[in-house]
Amino acid sequence: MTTRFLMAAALAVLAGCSGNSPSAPDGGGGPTGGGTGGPAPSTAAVTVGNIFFKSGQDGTTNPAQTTVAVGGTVTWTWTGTGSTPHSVQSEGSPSFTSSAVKTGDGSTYQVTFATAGTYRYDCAVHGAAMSGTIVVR
Ligand SMILES: [Cu+2]
Repeated sequence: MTTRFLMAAALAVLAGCSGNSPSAPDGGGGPTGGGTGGPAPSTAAVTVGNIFFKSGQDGTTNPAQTTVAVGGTVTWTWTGTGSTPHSVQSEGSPSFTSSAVKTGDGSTYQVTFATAGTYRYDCAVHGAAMSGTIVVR
C-alpha cells in the first residue's frame, strides 16, 4: 500500500516534469534562495592544506563551501602544510579582512561575519589554485 502510494507520487512528479518546460520556475528556494533549509551553524571550520581549502562541513575543496549564520565565526586551520606558506585572502565584494601569509601546522585564522552575503577567498601565495566560499545567512 505504501509502495503503491510512493509509485503514484513518483509518477506524478515525473509527469509534472515532462509536462513543463525545463526552465519553468519551480518556486523552490524561497526568498533567501538558500535552498538547504534549517538554521546555519554559528561556527565552521576550514582546513588549509597543500594546496587546497577543505570545508569541515561537507568536505568540498577548491572551492571549499562553508555556511554560517550571521554573526558566525569561521576558523581556518593550517594542517599538514609543513613549510609551505598559505593565506586566506578575501576576493571581490563583499570582502572580509584577509589573513597574513602563515607557515606551520596548527596556525589558525578566525573571521566573524556580521553581514549576510557570499564571500569568496583564495590564497595569496597560490591564487586561484586554492579557493573557498563562505555563505553567511
Ligand atoms: Cu596557499
